[in-house]
Amino acid sequence: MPKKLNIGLVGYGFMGRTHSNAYRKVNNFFELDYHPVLKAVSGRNAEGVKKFADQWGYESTESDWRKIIDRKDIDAVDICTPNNLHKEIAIAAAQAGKMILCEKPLSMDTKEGEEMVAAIEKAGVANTVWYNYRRAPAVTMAKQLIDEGRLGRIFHYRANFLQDWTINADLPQGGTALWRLDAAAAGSGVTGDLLAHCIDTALWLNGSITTVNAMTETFVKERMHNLTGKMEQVKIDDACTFFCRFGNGSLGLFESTRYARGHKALYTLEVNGEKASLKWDLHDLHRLQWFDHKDEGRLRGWRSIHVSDGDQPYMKNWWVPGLQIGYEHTFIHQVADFLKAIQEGKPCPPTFRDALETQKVCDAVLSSAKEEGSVKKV
Ligand code: SOE
Repeated sequence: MPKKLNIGLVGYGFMGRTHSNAYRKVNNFFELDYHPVLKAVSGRNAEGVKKFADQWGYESTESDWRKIIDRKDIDAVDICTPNNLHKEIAIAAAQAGKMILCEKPLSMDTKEGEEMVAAIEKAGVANTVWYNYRRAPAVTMAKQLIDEGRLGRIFHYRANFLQDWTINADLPQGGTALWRLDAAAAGSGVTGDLLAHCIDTALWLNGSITTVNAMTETFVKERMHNLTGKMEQVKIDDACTFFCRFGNGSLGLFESTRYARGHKALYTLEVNGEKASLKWDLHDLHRLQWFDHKDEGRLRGWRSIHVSDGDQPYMKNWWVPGLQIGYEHTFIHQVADFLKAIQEGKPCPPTFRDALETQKVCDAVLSSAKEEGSVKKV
């Protein structure tokens, strides 16, 4: 008999959809003891939340997230709200003994993140933060190759996350879809929203970051605020570039912007080691570019590995070799790993504590940028 895991989803925007899709599909493909049940979804707009519940198959709706926390029939709370609500919801959920799955970034800043980690660890509840790109099979394979020592000593880590959706100066800030442009709701701009992904993957693949040196820019200084109806100063970073040192002695270079015309969601990473290098690109997510110096000289070159064979991470759960999966599956993998982890009584990384490390790097980056590129220890 499968064990039911009753999910209470808080917030139902883009991420609410990706997570709901993952809960619905996971047991079709992964054999697990736990089966998520879409028990309740909460949101302030009664009509919107009802429509979402009907579309995705939630059994009930609530107009206040506190009701989700109070409900005895909810086992796990999934936080998909703007960032400024993560802390309060996570701490309340932990105190109520609920498992927690929280959208990234963990918090508005390190201080909030520390309070969240303390509450979660005190309550001893299962937790994870949705840094989904770790679970693209090619990225998981990159981790395996690095851990096997195939790159040898690492010299360089490079990552970009480029978008172009905020170039239009008429785009307002604040409100339902555009809270990412409002510092009061988001905490930061591309640093917390996009670079946080790059930092999470980097910490996972290449270990701790010790010092950072950053610059940010806000290209559009004022935008109409949807909540006040007035032109207001834009307080988020539109673009951020930083370089850093890793604990293993390698150097890192990171860039993120929402002003790179032509790039919709280009997340790329590259790692250069003594023996080999690898590259990954979200727009070609099943390819791992691989250069191995030990290859015969005449044939040495960049190899494009199509990570879709049955023996690659996660792929055995999907179709036959060569038939690709996509973005949505990174979330299905995270749910599968979470369900397996609670089955085995193990943590499901990135946990809140892991995500706090990303938060610390983001804070150091923003504080360095404030002083126009001064070196900051993480
Ligand atoms: C922003 O546009 C966004 O949706 C981020 O919030 C996500 O975390 C990222 O994966 C894609 O871009």
